[in-house]
Amino acid sequence: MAGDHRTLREALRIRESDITDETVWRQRRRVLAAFGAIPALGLSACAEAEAPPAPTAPPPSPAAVAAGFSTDETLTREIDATTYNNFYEFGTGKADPSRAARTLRTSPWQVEVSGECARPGTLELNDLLRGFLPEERTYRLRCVEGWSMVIPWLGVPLGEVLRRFEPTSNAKYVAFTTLADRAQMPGMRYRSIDWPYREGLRIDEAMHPLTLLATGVYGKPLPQQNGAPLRLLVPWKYGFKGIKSIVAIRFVERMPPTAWNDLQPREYGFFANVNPDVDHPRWSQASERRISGTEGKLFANRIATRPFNGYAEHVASMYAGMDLRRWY
Ligand SMILES: Nc1nc2c(c(=O)[nH]1)N[C@H]1C(S)=C(S)[C@@H](COP(=O)(O)O)O[C@H]1N2
Ligand SMILES: [Mo]
Repeated sequence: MAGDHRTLREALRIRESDITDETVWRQRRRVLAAFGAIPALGLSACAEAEAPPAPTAPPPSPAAVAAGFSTDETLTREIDATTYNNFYEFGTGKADPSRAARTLRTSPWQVEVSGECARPGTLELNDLLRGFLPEERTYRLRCVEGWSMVIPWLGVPLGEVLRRFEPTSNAKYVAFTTLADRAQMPGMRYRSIDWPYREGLRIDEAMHPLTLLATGVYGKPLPQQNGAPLRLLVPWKYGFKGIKSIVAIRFVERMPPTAWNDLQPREYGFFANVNPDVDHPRWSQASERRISGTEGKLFANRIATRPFNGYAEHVASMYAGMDLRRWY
């Protein structure tokens, strides 16, 4: 895995003009193709396996770290981030999604954008993302359950995508919906969440430059278990805000209902900003198990949880005047 690890770091950190390694180039090209930026190529797994090992990755740029767009914390291994998942449509076990979501059909994929905007429409994924180049964002992901990861995503700032639809002044919130297809999603037969999975953001949160619509991870297109082909990431909030496999985005005037808040309003708030001072009713949120490292097994360190998951300097001002103890 050590070799793989270097390759993926290289894939994410190197500048386009510096790319010489085949694997890196092919991976990036696949991701670009997923954005409609360039045509997809037929690539064999063989060609990738034969690629020479990549040199050690350069560290993330200080500017990217300062902006919150990257971090120099140890990355979670790709194998852990893609086999330890929450995606209840495919079961409630951590290993269920990586097994059961393989059959999720992610192409063709349409996203309906509607509500308080001048240009609503239902778009093919390629059209939704046309003209955008994927950006690399290495974010901390803090699950409300008390574990965390550091994951290198590829995606587009949500706000830039939303602006094209020209939201009106009535667009105070944005509501998101996951695909709900019982034929493809075996976990939907269980009575847990009131399907479809739904999430929402206030409009300023949706427009914040840290808020990402991800289509890739570790230099590759998103695997199904991580929310292919399109998922949300709001790194200063608990992971459940990061809704997967999005099929609908709606601009709305009122705070929209959300899946976890509907299920347990006392345990899961709408804002759900990471806050070590506000415990979940059933457990402490003061610390977290960081799943990262290259030990060759799932390796977890207990570390202190930070306010807004370490993104306070970038986002705390949005909540000035709000009671943060209440809006967990
Ligand atoms: N549609 C949908 N989105 C979802 C979930 C889910 O069950 N269904 N789980 C959420 C939770 S609780 C977390 S922690 C993250 C996990 O993302 P990951 O598996 O890519 O790490 O996805 C979030 N998005
Ligand atoms: Mo979570």
